[in-house]
Amino acid sequence: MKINKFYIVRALTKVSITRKVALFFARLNSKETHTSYNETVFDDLDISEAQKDLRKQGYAFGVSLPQDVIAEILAFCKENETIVDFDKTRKTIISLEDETNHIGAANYKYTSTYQKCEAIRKIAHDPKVVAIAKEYLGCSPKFVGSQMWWSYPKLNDKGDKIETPLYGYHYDIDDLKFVKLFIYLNDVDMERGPHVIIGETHKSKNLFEIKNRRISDDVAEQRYRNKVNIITGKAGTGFFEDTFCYHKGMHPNKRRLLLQFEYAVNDFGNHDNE
Ligand SMILES: O=C(O)CCC(=O)C(=O)O
Repeated sequence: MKINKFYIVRALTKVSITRKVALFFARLNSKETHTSYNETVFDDLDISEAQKDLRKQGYAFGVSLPQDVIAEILAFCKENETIVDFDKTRKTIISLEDETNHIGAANYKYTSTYQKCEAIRKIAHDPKVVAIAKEYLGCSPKFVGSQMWWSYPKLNDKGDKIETPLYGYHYDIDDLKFVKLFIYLNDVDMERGPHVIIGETHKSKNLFEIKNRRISDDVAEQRYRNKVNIITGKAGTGFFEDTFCYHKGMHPNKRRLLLQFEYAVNDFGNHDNE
């Protein structure tokens, strides 16, 4: 029987002590596979401030993507199809001008963004981003991939919003240690499904947390009230996050476009750089 390394890593990651031991050995074996470009697009990003916040809270602000880079990425969106609700056989172009003009799905995801979009590659290899990932992971980061998608409300046949795990609290177990960079590509207010992080839940998991990778809004409110951080911001606003934290995208009333990059100790090929 073939044992899948990814599933072993998932099990080890949930428990603090096994995670620490496995991380120690993984770091010893890590090799540099992801290069940094010479120039940053994030002039104002303070590396040491971001590293400190990320370690302490599980997230860090200070990322602002310049307008010209946003424009380049939006030009890519205008020309490229998206996959509809994770079904690779269904594809559509999303209009940038008219947000009501779509086919009623909740998720529209671009594919191979790293391969096809120069501006996205520039961010993936940005020296400040790579330095922050490297310090956080404690070794040379593997670039797991970039993803970009539109989130729309999930509606029933009558056009009413319905409950969906797509917009519920959960934590990721993508590796022993990993970190993501999120960037909003449109203005995101409370109507547009802001990302929500429960701070300081990234370090270790207690028994309740080990058993409950997904939690309801009520449980989140009861257990972590003071640690819930709702992130709104203008297009270009970005943040680093260890999504081993509980987090979610709020169920939007209006669409949101998000760009995401992931770095990890190991790359299990799960994202296919899409
Ligand atoms: O859409 C969001 O804000 C949440 C994304 C998310 O859950 C993830 O990237 O793990």
